[in-house]
Amino acid sequence: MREGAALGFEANGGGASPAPPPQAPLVERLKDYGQEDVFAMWDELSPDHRDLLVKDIESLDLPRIDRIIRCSLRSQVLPSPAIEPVPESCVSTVEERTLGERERWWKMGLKAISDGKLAVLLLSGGQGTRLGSQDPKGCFNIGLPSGKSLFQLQAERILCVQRLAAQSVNEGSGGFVPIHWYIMTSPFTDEATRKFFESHKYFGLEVDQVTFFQQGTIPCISKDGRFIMEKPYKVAKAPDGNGGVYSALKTSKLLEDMAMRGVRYVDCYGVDNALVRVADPTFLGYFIEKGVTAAAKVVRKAYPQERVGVFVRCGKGGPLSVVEYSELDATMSTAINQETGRLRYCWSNVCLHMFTLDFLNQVANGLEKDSIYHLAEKKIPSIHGDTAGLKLEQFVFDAFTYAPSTALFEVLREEEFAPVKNANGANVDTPDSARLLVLRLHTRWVVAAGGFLTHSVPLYATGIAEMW
Ligand code: UD2
Repeated sequence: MREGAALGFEANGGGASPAPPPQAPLVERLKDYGQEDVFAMWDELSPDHRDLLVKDIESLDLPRIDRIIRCSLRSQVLPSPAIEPVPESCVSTVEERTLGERERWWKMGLKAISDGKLAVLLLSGGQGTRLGSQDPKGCFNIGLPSGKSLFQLQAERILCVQRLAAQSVNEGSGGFVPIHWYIMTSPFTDEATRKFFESHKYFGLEVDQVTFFQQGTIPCISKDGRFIMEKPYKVAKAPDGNGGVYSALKTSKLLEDMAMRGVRYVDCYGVDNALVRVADPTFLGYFIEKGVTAAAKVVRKAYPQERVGVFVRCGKGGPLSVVEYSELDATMSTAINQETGRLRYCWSNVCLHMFTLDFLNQVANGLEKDSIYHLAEKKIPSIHGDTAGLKLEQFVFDAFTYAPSTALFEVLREEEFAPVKNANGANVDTPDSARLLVLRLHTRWVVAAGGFLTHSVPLYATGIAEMW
């Protein structure tokens, strides 16, 4: 039996007449890039599937994809660049921060927000694979008494900051400048995300203050760089990583949209953090006062194996960057600073970033030359079942290496970092652990405001406290 028929898909009518070969120029182009195997089952395909396959191939920017594959595979064998821990001078720590500074930054941030200078950029294209949910992560309900989803929590925090900004400058007048919310989705999350917002009437936000846009996708490849076929007539593809945000903003002309709205600063974050302080005025004020082009909130790493990237400096006096947990070797992750007794690489990336719009334009326009993508070994659904392959991704923090100036702003994990990564039952970063972190923080706020509680909340929120 021909392989195609064995794979249980539509054959070309039992081999009545041989299928016309695919167009020679297209075959030649694919041969130039070593990808001619995509036509391996051409003869078994129905005419409709042949059309689909040709359209799929023609939708690919083959020269760009080939350059990315070659550069990324080659970079795997190059020696890693010299890195060292982040100098303490680059980090604003909670301990050193004065009340006066916090108040000053808070007012500066609210003023900038009321002047319409801040936009919020949400990274929401990831598939909730580890969470075991088919829905976009933002739809997830972590089980709070209110039953609010992550999207709703974040939308309402935007509404709250809008009100505070309006009050801070107009002393109570009703008018406020809406904060524009740019939400990056992927083909896997776009439709469900838009429907969720529509069905929840945008959680009280103005419809025209929310803009959805899709990130790009890129073929999944075998370890020798060949396209993996998801179907006999379709190349397997995956979102190009949360670093795909820069090219997606450029392609969708949303950087121009931000400029047209008078945006100067962009608060960029990941959806799967139940404690994210969206549009945080204090962080914005700090960012403006520091006068840097890029900043990130950081938390002290809880334990060596924690699945977080860590900030590093690229060589003496070099720019800051992040080494992702998936690329961090055990020597680095367990290294101890002999003076402090803490982890040598202790400043964790928690996907809470702030950029100037000018810098985003520089990154988006400079991307063409940057063809090195991170490679993630994954099980890729293919015509041969789940097959070991590679996904090519850019990371949002890759941009830090281009930043002429970067500042790190420490925040407390228990106040601003409650990741929702794994299904309940896992040790850490579950909806249950995130819910407890939210309840414990809000409990503290109630008590600090002079209130009292009719119900207690379990005292420890996550396994982290026990683990470290
Ligand atoms: C992310 C960070 C990691 C650490 C950890 C903490 C990156 C690359 N890594 O790791 O350093 O901060 O979070 O929780 O940021 N996303 C997209 N498009 C994609 C892939 C992801 O929008 O193609 C979004 C995703 O929806 C989420 C965020 O980016 O909001 C983080 O993505 P992830 O869950 O893939 O990253 P993770 O948890 O491995």
